[in-house]
Amino acid sequence: MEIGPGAVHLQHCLSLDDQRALVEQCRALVDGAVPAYVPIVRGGGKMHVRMLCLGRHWNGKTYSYEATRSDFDNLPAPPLPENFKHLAGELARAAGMTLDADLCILNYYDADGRMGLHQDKDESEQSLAAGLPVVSVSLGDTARFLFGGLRRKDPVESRLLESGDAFVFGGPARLRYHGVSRIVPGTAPPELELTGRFNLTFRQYDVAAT
Ligand SMILES: O=C(O)CCC(=O)C(=O)O
Repeated sequence: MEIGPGAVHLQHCLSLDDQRALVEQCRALVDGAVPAYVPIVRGGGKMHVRMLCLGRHWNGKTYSYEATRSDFDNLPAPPLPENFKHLAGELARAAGMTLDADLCILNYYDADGRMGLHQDKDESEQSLAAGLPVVSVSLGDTARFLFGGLRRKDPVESRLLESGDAFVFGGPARLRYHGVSRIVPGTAPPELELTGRFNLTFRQYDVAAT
């Protein structure tokens, strides 16, 4: 369903089997050798998610990408798994866009998880100028997702992102403000045996020179 120019909500686009496999992979990653952590951002506030960046690390102190987690433990960002990259490309295509993802921010939200309204604008200038989309995949508990305009004070619409949904925003929607106001606990499909929510946002930092 098109929400506006460049913004597409793909409802229930992932099968339960696919969701289950992704949840397993996310669990292994967030508790792996380079584990997810709760970032402390520029102003000193703690984020309300556990975060793990794959492919490139997003530094919450500098709002920029880097190879190693210099704001936390100096460990290198784990690579972006091939199947994640493939999935992101397929979902972008299903939304009528293209994405050769080279990074993913994987967030885990517990029942109190949330994310304030923000723009995703730390990818390369070329990527942003090309309007290469962000592809977001939701797994587990439903989230109340906020989707605003290009200015913070623009009106905000609220949508429920359910397990197995994707939300793709690129082109004219690439810099629209967005966030998560709340998680609806206990709404994950029981088959996933997941308390809380994983969200994966795929992005492309590098754009090949033409
Ligand atoms: O969890 C979500 O649905 C949104 C995540 C998000 O806004 C982000 O990672 O930039």
